[in-house]
Amino acid sequence: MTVRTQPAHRFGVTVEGFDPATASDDDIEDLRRTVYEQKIVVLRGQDLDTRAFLALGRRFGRPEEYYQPMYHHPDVREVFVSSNVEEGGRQVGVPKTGKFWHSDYQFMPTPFDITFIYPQVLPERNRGTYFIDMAQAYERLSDELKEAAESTRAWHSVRRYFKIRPSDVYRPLSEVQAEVDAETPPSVHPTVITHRFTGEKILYLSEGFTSGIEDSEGRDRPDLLQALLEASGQLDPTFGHENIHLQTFEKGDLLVWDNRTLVHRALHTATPEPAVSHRVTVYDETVGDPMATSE
Ligand code: 7UC
Ligand code: FE
Repeated sequence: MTVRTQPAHRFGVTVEGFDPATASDDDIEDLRRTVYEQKIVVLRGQDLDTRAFLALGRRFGRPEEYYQPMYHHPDVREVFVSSNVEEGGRQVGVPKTGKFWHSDYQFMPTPFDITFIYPQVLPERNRGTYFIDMAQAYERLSDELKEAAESTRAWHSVRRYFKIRPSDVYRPLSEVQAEVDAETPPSVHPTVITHRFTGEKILYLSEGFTSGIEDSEGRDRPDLLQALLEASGQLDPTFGHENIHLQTFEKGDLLVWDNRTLVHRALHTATPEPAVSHRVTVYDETVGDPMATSE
């Protein structure tokens, strides 16, 4: 197993020669550490079927099925499918997912620890995912903003990016919205969380899911949310901000990342090219989880 830093990139490592079939528990432990320290690990040259992909995820933690069945792989429910390709005349998974800054399941009480993405059909153009390391973004804040963020809490909701399901056609939008709010009420977490494995402070916010910040006196602080998102790079329409890293991939690459530290944003092909990718998300249960008990 050869681990190399990505010279042209802001963070992340590539790993050559990793074989899930022969990897020892120590190899997996090393990789888990590497995911938390380097934030993105690209496992190169992988050739796994859907079940083997899930089995790899399971070695890192407990896989969680996405709460909406329309995203499930037809044979393996724990695999989330992002696809614009019809199979046998029917849509499998959901097209163009995650095209906004977010962290997976940020709107849920307990966000996933690790996300695995395994691209299956790769477009030629506009291929890749943008990432921002929100621990680094926190470090780069001014002392004033760090202090302002410290004693606040943030609200996260799926509301703006909930995808209309085929079964929602002809339903009043207000009714669908009320159902979304009842099923997935906003999650609340401290605006600055501590990484339970590295101890880093993380600015836990995203442009797509974070709906508000409340200070210690219970005041709504839209100004602070705006300033923190701006400083993190998430409001940069050019994607040229120094915090933004574009991770590209080739066929056979399997991306593993620290979902609570990074925010990401899919770069979908603007052309009619087919694109399919599979995802597994896990909870790391090797130590207790402080976020599982957040309000
Ligand atoms: O369709 C999508 O963009 C899915 C998004 C609302 N949630 C992904 C997640 O894991 O939080
Ligand atoms: Fe995502």
